[in-house]
Amino acid sequence: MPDRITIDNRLPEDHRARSLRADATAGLTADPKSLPPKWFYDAHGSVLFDRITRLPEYYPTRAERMILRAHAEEIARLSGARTLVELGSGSSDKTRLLLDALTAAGSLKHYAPVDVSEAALADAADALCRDYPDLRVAATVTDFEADLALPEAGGPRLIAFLGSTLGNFVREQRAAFLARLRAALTSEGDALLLGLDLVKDPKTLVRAYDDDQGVTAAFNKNVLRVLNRELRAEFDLGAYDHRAVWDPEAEHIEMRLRARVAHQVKIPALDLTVDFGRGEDLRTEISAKFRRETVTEELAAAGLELAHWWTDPQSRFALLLATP
Ligand code: AVJ
Repeated sequence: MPDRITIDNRLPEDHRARSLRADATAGLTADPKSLPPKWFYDAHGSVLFDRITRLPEYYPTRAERMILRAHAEEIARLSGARTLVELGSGSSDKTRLLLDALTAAGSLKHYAPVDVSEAALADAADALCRDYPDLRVAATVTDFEADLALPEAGGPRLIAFLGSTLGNFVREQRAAFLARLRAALTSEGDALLLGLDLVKDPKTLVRAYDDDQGVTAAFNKNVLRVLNRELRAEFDLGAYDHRAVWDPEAEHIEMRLRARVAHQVKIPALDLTVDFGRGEDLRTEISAKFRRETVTEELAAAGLELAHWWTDPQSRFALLLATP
């Protein structure tokens, strides 16, 4: 590991096992049943997600990349950031557009990715160090939902939260999360760069979560595979249908797994047997879609001001800069 990389692992050894057990117990004994989307992303799930981002139906990743390509220079100039923090950085691939622009602008010194996966952070840090010889990478392994882990020094900081991951939170969770983000923007010039998928015709939205090749269906069912492996659960992946449903009131997509027939699933590690009725849904993800007016209000309620708003030419996706 080059000495320009530090990795601070803030998660206790048994964090993953404990939180998976807690989430599965709570979600599978609730009515309606649900599981949080973060459990999709084991090694296999991350490969499937990567394939999703290249599907013809899944436009968000391409749309966001288009916006970054078109406006990274402007974003770099506006932010003047010395530190780029990235929440949920994963493979840090779109990040390069920002790193290139911030490097060219001459302000950047540190890249501080935050992710739950130490393996993903280590790989990304290595690759970035090779390509950006003057960059220091200070990675933090943590769950940013519980701990934002912003580095103290190195302001002004640009906090990037891309990919519409904020959409995995329902409105109340978003309010709490944005308020915590706002409270963390303590250095002069700190700003938030947020990528959000926008409300559009329901057909386009549903297709993005129910592709012809069935990659999203496999991704959705992968959460059952994770429970089978890590909790010795006995889910039969063939017993469920993948569903993507648009909720016009909440303006979010829900991914669900629908039980084809009534059955029981044993989960020995939880000492639990789960009853599914015929046609019963297990909700595995919500993906909220946004509008400029309501985003402006949600930011304002958290003490943040919408300073800039960019979209792709078809207005499918937005990138915004917000400041205290
Ligand atoms: C990474 C959470 C933004 O909600 O679009 C893609 C995940 N789920 N297809 C999204 C996802 C199904 C994605 N986020």
